[in-house]
Amino acid sequence: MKFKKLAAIAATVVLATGIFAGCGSQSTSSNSSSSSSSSSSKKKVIGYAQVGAESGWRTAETASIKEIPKLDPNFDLKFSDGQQKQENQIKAIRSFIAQKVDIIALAPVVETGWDTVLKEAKDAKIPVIIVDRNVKVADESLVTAFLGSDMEEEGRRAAKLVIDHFGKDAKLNIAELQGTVGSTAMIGRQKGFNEAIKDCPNYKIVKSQTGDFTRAKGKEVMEAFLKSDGDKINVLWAHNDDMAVGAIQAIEEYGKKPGKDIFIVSVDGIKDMFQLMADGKSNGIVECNPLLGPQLLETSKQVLEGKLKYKKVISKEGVFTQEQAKAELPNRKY
Ligand code: GZL
Repeated sequence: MKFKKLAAIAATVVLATGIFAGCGSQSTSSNSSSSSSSSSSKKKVIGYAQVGAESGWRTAETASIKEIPKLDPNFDLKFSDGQQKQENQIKAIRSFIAQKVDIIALAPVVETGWDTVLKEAKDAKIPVIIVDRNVKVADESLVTAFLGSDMEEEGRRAAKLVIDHFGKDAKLNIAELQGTVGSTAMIGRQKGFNEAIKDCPNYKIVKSQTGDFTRAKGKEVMEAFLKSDGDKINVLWAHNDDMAVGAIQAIEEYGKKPGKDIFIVSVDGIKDMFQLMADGKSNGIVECNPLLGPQLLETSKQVLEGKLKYKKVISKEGVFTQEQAKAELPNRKY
């Protein structure tokens, strides 16, 4: 009797383990080739809910994330493009939960509105890693780790480029192209810039509107700024390079010289912006690192092994002036 009971218990443990492993193989992404061997069932799956494809920076970040299965064949990736809509990202997270992925990674288009769906992920025992922009949630245990930039510092660095060039006592009319309203990239950069110019009594932000991080919108909004205050604006502060690229087109069409008549600073560090700065059409770039794939892979491994080292990993980034642009251009990876 005793032997039979022990055999029954042992069978249950094996079956449970087998079912667990079976779940892993069932959730394996369509990217991977199907394999009869149980080894493929051990692949871990990351579900990535991306913001969209709004900028050169985002294109580079998406490419870096999609490299993960090549960096480590034990990982598969399910990738969703949110098209800059929070409801699409929430749907993607629910789909990842239904597919029982091992890790959910989210690049949140905006800061708030995530509590409910991240609670669903927690209830499903799926760790959530926030990547790039950040979230604000009431229960911090909903987020396992964060990988990204210090956006306020990026704003401070952009302001310093202006102050270093003009001095604190200059009289400046600044036009601001904001990023996506409600995103931590926009909130942080604006806060950092505004704090840094507090001791510059004659710096005035005379125009401020969102260009939603895109070239097209950046051009459109800059055209409107120029139409109403074109002859007053000395400085353009763009929360990302893509809006600055669009704005530079608008400035030239207006008949002014970008980088000379209007001093331009922006954030990201994409190749196109370095080329424009090398051509004298911009004056300063604050780098923001999009190459987050390797960090997401490493953090995912640590989380799944129960050995997470850091709950928050902030990217190290540089600042570049027009004089440095030509030399830096060949080094740009995105
Ligand atoms: C910053 C990132 C921003 C970039 C933009 O981490 O969220 O979103 O600065 C992108 O180019 O659209």
